Amino acid sequence: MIDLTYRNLESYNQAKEKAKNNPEAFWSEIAANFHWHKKWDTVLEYNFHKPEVKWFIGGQLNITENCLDRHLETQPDQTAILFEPNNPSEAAQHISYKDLHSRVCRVANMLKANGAKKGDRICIYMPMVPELAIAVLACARIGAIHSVVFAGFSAAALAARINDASCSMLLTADGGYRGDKVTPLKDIADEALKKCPTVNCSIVLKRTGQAISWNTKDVWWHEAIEKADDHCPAEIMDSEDPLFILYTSGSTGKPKGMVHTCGGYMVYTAYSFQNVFQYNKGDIYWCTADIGWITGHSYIVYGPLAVGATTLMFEGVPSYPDFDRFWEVCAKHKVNQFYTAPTAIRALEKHPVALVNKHDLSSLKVLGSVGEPINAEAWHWYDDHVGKNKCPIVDTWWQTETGGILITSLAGVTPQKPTYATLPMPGVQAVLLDNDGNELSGEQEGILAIKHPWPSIARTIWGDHERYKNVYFSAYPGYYFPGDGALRDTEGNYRITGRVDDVVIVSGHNLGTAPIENALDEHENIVESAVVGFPHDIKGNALHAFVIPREPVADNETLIAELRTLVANTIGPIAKPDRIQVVSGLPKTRSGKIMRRILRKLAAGEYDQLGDVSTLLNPEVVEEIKRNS
Ligand code: 7RM
Repeated sequence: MIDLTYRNLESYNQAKEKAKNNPEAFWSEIAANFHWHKKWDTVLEYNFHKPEVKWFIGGQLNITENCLDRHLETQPDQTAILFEPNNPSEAAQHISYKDLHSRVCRVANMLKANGAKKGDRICIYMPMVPELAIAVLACARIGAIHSVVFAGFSAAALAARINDASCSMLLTADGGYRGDKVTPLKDIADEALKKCPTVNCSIVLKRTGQAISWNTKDVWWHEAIEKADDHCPAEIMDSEDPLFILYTSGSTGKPKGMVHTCGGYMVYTAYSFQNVFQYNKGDIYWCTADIGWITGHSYIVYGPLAVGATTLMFEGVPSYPDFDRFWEVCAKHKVNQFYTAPTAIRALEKHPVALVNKHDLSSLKVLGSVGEPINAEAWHWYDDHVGKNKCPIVDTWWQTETGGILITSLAGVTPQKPTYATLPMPGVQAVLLDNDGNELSGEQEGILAIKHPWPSIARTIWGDHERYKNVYFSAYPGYYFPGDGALRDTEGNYRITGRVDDVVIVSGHNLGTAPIENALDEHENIVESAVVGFPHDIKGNALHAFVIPREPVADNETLIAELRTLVANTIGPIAKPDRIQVVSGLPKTRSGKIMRRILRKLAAGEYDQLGDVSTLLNPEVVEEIKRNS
């Protein structure tokens, strides 16, 4: 274990002060806790106008030596990954640091034997089994850039991501278990690979044993691994070499491949993990996210392993076999830190509290929340019933683009405030801006922005640096613009109010409305569509789609069913709109832009808050939409 933890308010405040006065000295001291083959020459070079950010320049390292090799001297037998399968009757697995190291090295050798090398992009489309984490680490071991695609995505979404990064290899499985469902991952991957000419090898893990078809480029994981030995020296990487690409939705149809680099990402994820969760040696830490999302990358795999923690990995879902699975697993493995999403809390809150109370949750010390604003009701339910009012709750605000948690309290060290993410981490300079980009002071509501780089900021969008500039650095020159709005109280605590652009967070998943509209528009009888979010009790937000048919249809229900299937196949089931409303037109400005603001009000049923609709090109459609909803 490395000690870079502020255990009390005094040392936290000192760190804040130091980070503010001399950020480079501050980060340099933190980075010194890691194993580098060569120390950096320059801590930081950046220019938010260009934009360009580089950390620990000239430094050389391999993140897996920090996550694995380093712990072999001090705690080889400590459990690194504690795996809890989907099916409770299947045994849990305790994988020690020593075992994890040797399994990562074997997979790394298997990748090399099948042609992978430093700098190659490798797509990983796998269920939440230990081999997924091992695959991620094996790529990092050999310096290949991993691109994990969530195993709930469709063939079209998978193919688009593989092609965007020209991946040369795919790691997948025959199928995956999730609750009472089996996802046919290999079938979906086969469908995707028909359109992916750059992939020349696909390695298939046997998980479910289901029947699959076999192609010339396919290799069985269990056969290939036989030939691989467990000695694999780590590839020496420059601090600024890419570590991985992870796609996140944007306001156009094309997902953005956020690129994270080795040195800064390692330093920041370890630093934030250790401080936010106040992890102690031997604790059992559980983050319920999927490794297909950034939360899984940073706070299941890299952050926890870099500090030598025991990280629990769960294959299943909160509702299987019953709605007490989370609590059953907490009791079974004596979980100390539990990190989940508001959407899960809201879903579980709807069930009898007896389902929580029947399990012994006395091991819990810290609770965490991530992904969207947590409403007061969910916050208190979490605090009362799960934490028994004894566990601090860390409400952690961050993004795929930020790589790690930026605004949060530190468990038990800094004050918490329900529904507030609270304060920026030491080393993070958050500000609120007005619409013209002026910094606001004191108690205010405004646009959240970050003034100075932190080590794990994404460096670019794969293949599209111009878009990176436009999305994050152009709206408010000189700042990083995350796209969220926030309130700030007199103590400087931040409450994140939500997205200020066209992304809707459904059950904690960030969904761009544009790709869903594109999918709907693919239907032969749809001319145009618009998708907006509306508040939903369980999902946080749900989607309402307005669609204009080319020709009126006799049976809207059939059309709607076809559209739902189309979205599921193009993007994934998560993106299926809750409501699809057939309309004859969409409210538009005179320049032809859809007035989404009005559609959001209509979807939320807030008819008295539509504002002035007389400037619309076609105000009559507003009345029609109201009549038919
Ligand atoms: C980690 C993650 C990012 C967006 C972000 C926000 C929202 C995340 C919180 C939150 C309020 C939070 N990455 N968000 N955490 N909103 N409070 N604690 O979620 O790239 O998938 O999404 O999620 O809008 O910009 S993400």
